[in-house]
Amino acid sequence: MKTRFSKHLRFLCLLSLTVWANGPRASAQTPPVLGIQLYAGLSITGAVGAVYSVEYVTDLALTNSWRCLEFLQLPASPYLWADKSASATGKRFYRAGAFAVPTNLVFIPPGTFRLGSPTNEVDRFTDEGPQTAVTISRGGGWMGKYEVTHGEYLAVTTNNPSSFTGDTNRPVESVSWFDATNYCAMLTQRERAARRIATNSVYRLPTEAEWEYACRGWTSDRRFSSGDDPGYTNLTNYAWNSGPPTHPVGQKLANPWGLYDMYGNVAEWCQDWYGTYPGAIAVDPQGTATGPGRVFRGGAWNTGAGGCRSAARVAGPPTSVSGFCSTQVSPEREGSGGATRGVCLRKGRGASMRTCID
Ligand SMILES: [Ca+2]
Repeated sequence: MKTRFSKHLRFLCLLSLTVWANGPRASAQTPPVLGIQLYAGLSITGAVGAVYSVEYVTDLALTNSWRCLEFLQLPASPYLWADKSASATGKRFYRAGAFAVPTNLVFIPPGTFRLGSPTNEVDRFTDEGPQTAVTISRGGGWMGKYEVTHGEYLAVTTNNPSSFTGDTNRPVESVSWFDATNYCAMLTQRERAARRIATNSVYRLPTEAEWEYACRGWTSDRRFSSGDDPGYTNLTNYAWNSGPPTHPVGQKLANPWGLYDMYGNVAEWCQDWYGTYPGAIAVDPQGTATGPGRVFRGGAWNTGAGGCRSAARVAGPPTSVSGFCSTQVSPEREGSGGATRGVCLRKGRGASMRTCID
């Protein structure tokens, strides 16, 4: 077998301990195999298509210090995985364990797409450009399959600010950006304590680019992940956007990656400040350093069909729990000579999230 030698030649890497030390997510039952590699990485044997968590530690005596490097969807078995983040000095020991996917999360593979809409897209607004070729480089990530529900929010915060009560499977709404990020932080604490996520994994809001990437599901330059839908006749299969109340999550069709309610029901806060796209190419863009508001996406129960498009953007003050259209962040409709967009939210903001490896 050909062995690739590199600057990482000095590393002695342990191979495939195959199960998590902290247990709950471990599903691989293959007995641990110990081996030595002459490169920074390891060979992973397992089920093709399954997701594995690849971890490292710098000292094997520190058994509680394993850090998650990457979620890997195994493309072949055995698969030779290399650690691109390793430095030329020091040492790392690696292990990979099958990841028992939480039922409310969807794996989002890394990839490239075009953020924003082409200038000829019908009902486009000028803030949807310049289109930017964005690479989501992180080694896999997870996004909530559904909007966060009343029940989930209540379980973490002991509070439910929603207006449309009566069913705890409805998405939580009337939360500010600060409420949403605080929920993520509290959820992270809870899940770490229960050892359901790695000690360096966090729940957080997606960046705006991550949200649109996940929404499109490999469909750049289309108005919706299901196609352009010129008359918006197909949108009703995917979105609640024709008036109150909100609806329990997951009742419409999912997008190509299995995410529900990406259009309508409640709009979803993103991590970013609202700003102009960089254009050209970008890797893992985080948005502008500051802006007139925080971005929320996808439209809501009271949003016109055009405002539900994959590229449509809205922003509001991070303290706001009852939405309004700020003229500061209302862009011009393409070719309209200055009309502001007709997307106003009175309620209906929610929080979606995904775990990531920082
Ligand atoms: Ca939504």
